[in-house]
Amino acid sequence: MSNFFRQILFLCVFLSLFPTFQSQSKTADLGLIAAGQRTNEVNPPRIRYTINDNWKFSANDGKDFAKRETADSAWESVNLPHTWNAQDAFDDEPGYRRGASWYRRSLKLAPNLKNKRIFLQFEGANQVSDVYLNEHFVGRHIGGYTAFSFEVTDFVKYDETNLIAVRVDNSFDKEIPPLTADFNMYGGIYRDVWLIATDSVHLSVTDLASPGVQITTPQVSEASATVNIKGTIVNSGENWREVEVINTLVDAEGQDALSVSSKLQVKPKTEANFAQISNPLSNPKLWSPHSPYLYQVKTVIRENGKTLDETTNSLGFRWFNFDREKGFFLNGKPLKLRGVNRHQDYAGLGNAVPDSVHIRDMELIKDGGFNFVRLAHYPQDPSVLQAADQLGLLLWEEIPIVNYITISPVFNQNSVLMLKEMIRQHRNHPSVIMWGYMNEIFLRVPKEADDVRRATVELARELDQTARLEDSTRPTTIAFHASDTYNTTGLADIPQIIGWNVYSGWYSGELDGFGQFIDDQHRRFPKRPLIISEYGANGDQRLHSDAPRRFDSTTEYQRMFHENYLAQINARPFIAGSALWNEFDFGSETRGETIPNLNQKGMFTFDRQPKDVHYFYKANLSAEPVLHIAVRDWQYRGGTDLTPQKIEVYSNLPEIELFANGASLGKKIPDSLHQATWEVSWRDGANSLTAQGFKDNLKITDAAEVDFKLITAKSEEIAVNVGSNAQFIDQSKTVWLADQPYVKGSWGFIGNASKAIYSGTADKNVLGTTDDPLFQTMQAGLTAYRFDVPRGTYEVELRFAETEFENAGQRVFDVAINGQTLLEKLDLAKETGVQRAFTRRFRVTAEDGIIIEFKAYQGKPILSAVKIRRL
Ligand code: GCB
Ligand code: CA
Repeated sequence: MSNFFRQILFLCVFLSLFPTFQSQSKTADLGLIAAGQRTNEVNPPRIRYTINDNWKFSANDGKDFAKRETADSAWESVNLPHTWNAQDAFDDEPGYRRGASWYRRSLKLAPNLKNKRIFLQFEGANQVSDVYLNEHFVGRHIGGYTAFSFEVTDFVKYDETNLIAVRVDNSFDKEIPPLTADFNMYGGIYRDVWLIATDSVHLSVTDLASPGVQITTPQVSEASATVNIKGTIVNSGENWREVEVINTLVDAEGQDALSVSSKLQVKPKTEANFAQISNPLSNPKLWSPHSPYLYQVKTVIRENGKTLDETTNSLGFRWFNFDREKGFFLNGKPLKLRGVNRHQDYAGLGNAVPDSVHIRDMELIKDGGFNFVRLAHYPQDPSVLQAADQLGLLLWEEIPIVNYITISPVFNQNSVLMLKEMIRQHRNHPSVIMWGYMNEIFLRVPKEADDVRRATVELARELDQTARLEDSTRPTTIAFHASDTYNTTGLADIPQIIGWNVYSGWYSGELDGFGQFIDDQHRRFPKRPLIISEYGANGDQRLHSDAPRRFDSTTEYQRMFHENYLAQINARPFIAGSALWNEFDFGSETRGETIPNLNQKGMFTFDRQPKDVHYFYKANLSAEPVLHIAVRDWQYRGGTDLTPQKIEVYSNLPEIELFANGASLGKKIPDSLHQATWEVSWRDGANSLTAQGFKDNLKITDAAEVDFKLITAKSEEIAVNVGSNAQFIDQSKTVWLADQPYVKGSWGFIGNASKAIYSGTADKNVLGTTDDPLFQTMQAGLTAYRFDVPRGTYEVELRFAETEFENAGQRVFDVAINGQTLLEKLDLAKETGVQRAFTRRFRVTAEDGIIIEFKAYQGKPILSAVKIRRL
């Protein structure tokens, strides 16, 4: 035919026996075709529907669980997506169940599927899955984050129901990455499951669950572009077949833009590859974050005018490159990558997240003004990639080799396979611009383990080569933690793009340490294109301070951290882009921070409520008008006086004005980071704040409330977060003020102030409470806590937790209030055990204030929080 196609025949022997091809039944049972399928054709060429509902689940393992005779009526009824760790990864018990479970479902197949090839496709199950159909073992898949599909044609029945049984095991396995990571490895079939039925001649379904067609754009410019389509056609029948492969490029308006076809002969029981290159398309509409224009490539397999199979893939025309000095370029123009990292889990759901939630996440990211997402630390749901194509978000996708590796050929094989699966499954997405294959891989490697480091470098070489062979159109990348080991071992010379995860000013060091580190890398290794693949800090909306400091988890420190980092990133054109850590809080069972079991570095909470810091980025990155008074995280506040507080407003408007309780505080021009600051004097009680500005002639406003409680020694209630610089707002909106040394006429601790235990040192889940921050910070070694309150009767509430000592006898002290010993020889380790909340309330008469005195027998007396309430 034309010069524009090439044809490669590729033979391969099928071992199993397939039934001969028969003409298809005309009596389709449309009632059994899932909703959403096309019903106008009696026998559509390819049928694909989800089988997510009506599964049975057993948290046990049993050797007969794939057998029909095993009754599953008592099993739990579940729908997919499903995980068995949505709750236990967040309770006070250490660990979550990692082991085997079973899923079963009966499946009735419509008679019109009778002569079709039948496949089961799983978008993801964590992490080893054994699939059975009608008691036959169909196959095993290893790895929790990639899709897999099995052909089950030989085992299906049409006259009776079919039994699908799947054993899923998320036990730790030293041969399967990830070995450890700062995220939960929730077990289950946590993504969609599909039934796919095709003609006996079809585009491959089982090429590592790829779409069966690979699309690239070998030449693309503003003037013209060509499309290269490769694919594999399977002939499961007994006869030679001569088919026509037609690829049509359809634009977003539904018009055919071009078409290319070729003929192909396929031997019985083999597969054949095709490759086509289109004529040049002039003036292709380009794809970019600004204008994510998508074409569709429709691939049709025909024989004698009859369609045997068809499939559609999105296509975006774009090209890009990384310049080591000037950063990233898309379609010939510089574009700084402004991004976030995204984990896939969600409050209450674990990783069992429906498409709609995945899509909404991507919309939230886009809405924040970002153009780039690092899918950390594993391949994500197909709906995520599709949303990225449609919304215009550039992607870094990676496989989950995190913290360290196992030196073993099997570990390497599993890693290579995961990488191939990810690439084949997702390479048609124009949004993807990089393939990653390791994260902080030396983080947990002991100093002496040179063998592990050597093996890691070797594995990286193999993975890097694999990625380039699978897909020569995208660069490879690795994310490193800020350590020179990556340079000295040579690992940093392997990938084409370097990612640095930098937490200077969080886990250690100063905020400026970020720029110093990156400048040093750039100076020493000027040839490496470089991305900041992570940077971030906790933000717990219950913790607040006007003097925030490293690791205190206040949202004020989180904002300060990001304001500082963004300025440093902006100042360095050689930084091709950045991805903050993290767009969303996510589950991390081993963390014991102010919200245990959670990584709280999100711009949004785990249930997707925005924190104020989200609007900082939006003001900097979004083209939409942004005006946000950053007081939402800290709506309920308290203070000992009415000293004005600093209020930030994030805005991309040229000039803004802030009003407090109706009075103007003046107009300001936001600075280069799109923020303006005012000093606001509160009145005791409700305060209203409004801001306004103009975009062109359109008035933009924002309004917020702040409830400020003036708390003095005369107040009815005084609550103190003892030992902390931060105030804590509990569920009842009680403000637990930051601690202070005793001042006459007020209150505070007396004794050894330097011995305060601040958060970060007592950074552990405190059991039996959700007010963890109150218990994680404390004064140790104090002699008294004194309140100069008026005469009266009070309830005094004392809170303690032993976070240091596991054994009884190491810290023993008396607590007396106004001279009366009320806790005698208190030994918390004995009383409650380690890391458990201990709260006690006392009724006290005050004649001359309230003095809580501590007498040490062993170790240093402690106090974590105190509240007094006048009765
Ligand atoms: C990192 C890791 C990421 C963690 C993050 C953190 O460097 O790559 O998985 O969650 O730091 O919050 O510590
Ligand atoms: Ca737990």
